[in-house]
Amino acid sequence: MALRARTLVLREIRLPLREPFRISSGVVADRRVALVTLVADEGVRSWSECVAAEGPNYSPETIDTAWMAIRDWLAPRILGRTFVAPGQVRSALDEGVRGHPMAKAAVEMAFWGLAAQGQGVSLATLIGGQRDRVETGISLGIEEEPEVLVGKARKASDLGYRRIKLKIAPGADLPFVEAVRGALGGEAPLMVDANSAYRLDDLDTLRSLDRFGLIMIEQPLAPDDLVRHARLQRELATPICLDESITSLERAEDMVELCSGRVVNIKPGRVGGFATSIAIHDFCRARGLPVWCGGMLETGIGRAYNVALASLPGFSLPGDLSPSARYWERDIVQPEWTMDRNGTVAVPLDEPGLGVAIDEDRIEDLTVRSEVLGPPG
Ligand code: OSB
Ligand code: MG
Repeated sequence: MALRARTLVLREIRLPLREPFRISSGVVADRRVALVTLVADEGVRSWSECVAAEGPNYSPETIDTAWMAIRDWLAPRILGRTFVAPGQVRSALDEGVRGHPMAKAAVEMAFWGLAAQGQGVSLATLIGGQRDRVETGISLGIEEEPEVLVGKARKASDLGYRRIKLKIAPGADLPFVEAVRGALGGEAPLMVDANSAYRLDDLDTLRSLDRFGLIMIEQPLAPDDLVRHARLQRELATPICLDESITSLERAEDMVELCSGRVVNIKPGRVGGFATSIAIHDFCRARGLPVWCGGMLETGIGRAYNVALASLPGFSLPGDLSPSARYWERDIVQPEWTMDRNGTVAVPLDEPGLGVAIDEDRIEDLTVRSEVLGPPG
């Protein structure tokens, strides 16, 4: 099946999180999610999700900029065009369009979903995924009091999560980490994520984190600051993991060359899709650098892509791949994503495509706007 779409449907749904999620730069309670549906010539439909948030606090993109980018620039570059393989889509999206990786990723990943369906294989199989289960970590948002965070960390530990990540920010760091470390014990796999909330001036605080034996500290400094991350890494025993900074394969190469960190968080939305995600995975694997799959509070659709990606052999650390029930009262896929007592999520290796059915009726109920886009001209 040649990869060709004649229609792209853009939809926005509203989905309330079960509990608000606070990171250093903002809080989200109700998610506004953009969904993409590619309709192929044969009537086959492929769904994907755009991970851009409502506001530009994690990245400059938002759901509204992504919507505009897909409608005005990206859809016209791919509709009616034939691709031999999904790996070719990104260069078409890049023609005369800089940036907008989350918008590009939503479109590009839908082609990977389409290719998997066309070949009758699972998305994981299509990309060379091998694991039939992926290890799951939880990301816990910033709380008012350490005791509240400790309660959530204990519960996560009881549920079987393979590692616990605490969001931190100046004013919500050392006492929180200390309390959780004390409650869970010295062996519990623990890490922190600062979402770029610190500066090199905060070196004392960041150095103090070393005593908690964290697996890693994620993105302490600014997204575009590989040089200062390298300086910081020289001062810290704890490995730095980069998230926001890694926007392309080249940035991962720079990170290695400059020694700006020792671990990479791969989020397909942040890097513009699966082709670049796989390229970063391959590069890090060849260099012996661990990678793991980050999350953006995805619905079950985006989660299908993340789970498939995390089945690649280089994803050697637990990902932010929580089950549906962590986020939603009810997901928009069937079956919902679940986690077993060992903190692993099954990869639907033997199901063609995403491996979950899209609950189109529910999506219809949740939709607040939609646009049907056809080939240009
Ligand atoms: O930095 O990893 C992050 C959520 C929104 C924006 C940024 C991040 C996150 C998470 C959530 O940590 C992880 C998840 O989806 O469970
Ligand atoms: Mg992060």
